[in-house]
Amino acid sequence: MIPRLLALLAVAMLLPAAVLAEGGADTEALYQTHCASCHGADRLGGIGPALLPGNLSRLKPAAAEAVIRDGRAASQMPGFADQLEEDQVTSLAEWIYREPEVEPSWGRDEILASQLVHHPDGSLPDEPRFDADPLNLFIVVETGDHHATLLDGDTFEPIHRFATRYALHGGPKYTPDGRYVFFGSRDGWVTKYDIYNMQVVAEVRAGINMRNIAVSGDGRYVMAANYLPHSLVLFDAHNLDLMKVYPAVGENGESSRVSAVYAAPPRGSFIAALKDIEEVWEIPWPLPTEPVVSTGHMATPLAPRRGHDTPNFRVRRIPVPDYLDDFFFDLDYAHVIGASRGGQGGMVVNLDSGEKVADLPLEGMPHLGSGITWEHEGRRVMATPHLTRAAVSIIDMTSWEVIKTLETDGPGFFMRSHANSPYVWADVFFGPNRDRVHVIDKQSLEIVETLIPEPGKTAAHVEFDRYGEKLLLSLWEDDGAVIVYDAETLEEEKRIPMSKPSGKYNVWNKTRYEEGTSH
Ligand code: DHE
Repeated sequence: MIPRLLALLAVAMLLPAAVLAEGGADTEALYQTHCASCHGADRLGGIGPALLPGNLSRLKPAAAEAVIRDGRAASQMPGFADQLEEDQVTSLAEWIYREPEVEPSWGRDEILASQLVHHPDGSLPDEPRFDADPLNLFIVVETGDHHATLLDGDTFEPIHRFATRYALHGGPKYTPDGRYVFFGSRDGWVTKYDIYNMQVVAEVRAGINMRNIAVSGDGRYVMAANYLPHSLVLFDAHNLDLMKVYPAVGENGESSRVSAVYAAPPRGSFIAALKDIEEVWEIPWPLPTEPVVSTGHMATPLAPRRGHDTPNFRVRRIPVPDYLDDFFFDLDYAHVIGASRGGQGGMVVNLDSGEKVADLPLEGMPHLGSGITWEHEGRRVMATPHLTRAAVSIIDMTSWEVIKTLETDGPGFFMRSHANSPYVWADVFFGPNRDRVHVIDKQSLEIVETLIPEPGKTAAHVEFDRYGEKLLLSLWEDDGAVIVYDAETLEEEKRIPMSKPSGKYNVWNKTRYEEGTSH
């Protein structure tokens, strides 16, 4: 205790770097000062990923030093070159590869013990406690102060604002009838929220460092994807009762982080990509004998299943030629379009045959998870921003050729459209122009307008209303706002103050798997 205190004092008094870099206690003090607020005091992860050997297998120590020194593109990780001496960077990089004194564990027992059922499923009234159209609501996630706002999608008046778990990440996922929404936090919490009653139904902690969650097309199951431990976790959606833990272990016996999991309703299955093993997993859920919900058209998957006869809840392994960090699907979930972060491009894999059918020449880290699709001259195309390149790539989804590369004012993170809108919105998320948003014409494939809603403030992430007539854009700042635009005239109509509104999620667009939004 005393050496650690001294070390912290030493940091505070800015002792020379060489003194601080000597010995584990000093390095731990450096870690606590500069890293712990994002990566956790015990390196188990928080807003940032866990920093343990098992999570760093694809990162060479020299690359880790570069990240500490210069930051990491497309993430919240800043560079520390101006605060740390070179030997401090080296000792911190060594520190994060050390085995922890106590191996972190989050298995069945911990998951079961964490479950909180506040309002058991079925115990709350079935009618919405508000007048708004329940299928045109938005959930706005406000990561500035860890809240979410339920917004009327016709009047754009907030209905209710509530606290969430710390650092939500990834899109909240709705049941097909739009009554319930599930949130996932970076530190592993899955929350089920009853929108009609504006109450949390149940919560459970699926892991220590989680990526995202997916909800089955019939709304009956929730799957969580973890970096730490290396696992997928399946829950019954009613009260988030634990059903199954899948250790993420490849055919070769090696274990892996899970990049992300998605629901593929037309296949009746979850699709997960592993980050450290060249495999994609498909896990089917049971086909319902009758629809379990009345309003969502995605309730019943196509039957019989295509391409495989894997039993329900069992893993079908699909070997792929590279790691998949980021990926996207075509509309009928026949293909996965994926890319590895370090790679020079992407690939297209047929999910039925398991064969790679095309390579995609997409340098500059395509952010495929933000991809969207539309019809262009009678063919379906998809578009993706790039995280390290000022460009948007547009790809023909029949020939899998890049038909256009649009130069933008900087690398972007999110893209959005709607089937009823002639435009695609693409933000500039990184660099000096991050206050800009491009509007792209879906037919000419040209940028027709560049908006700067508030000079100097990051403008990012769009979501349309159910009709494609209005849209919301975030001013991504602690004292930010969502801005309502007319989707046709591109005129600003209203600003609603919010605390770093990260994502906005419209019930109709999400439950109908609208082509212009993420799923
Ligand atoms: Fe995300 C979605 C991965 C950093 C904000 N992000 C996703 C999804 C994945 C992913 C796989 C899809 C999950 C889903 O919706 O179910 N994100 C990653 C990364 O690998 C990356 C680059 C590094 C990391 O730290 O994990 C990363 N993401 C960020 C950020 O730094 C962002 C900008 C701020 C934050 O909150 O962490 C960020 N990611 C988001 C948002 C979504 C998202 C708002 C949901 C987008 C949507 O509209 O669906």
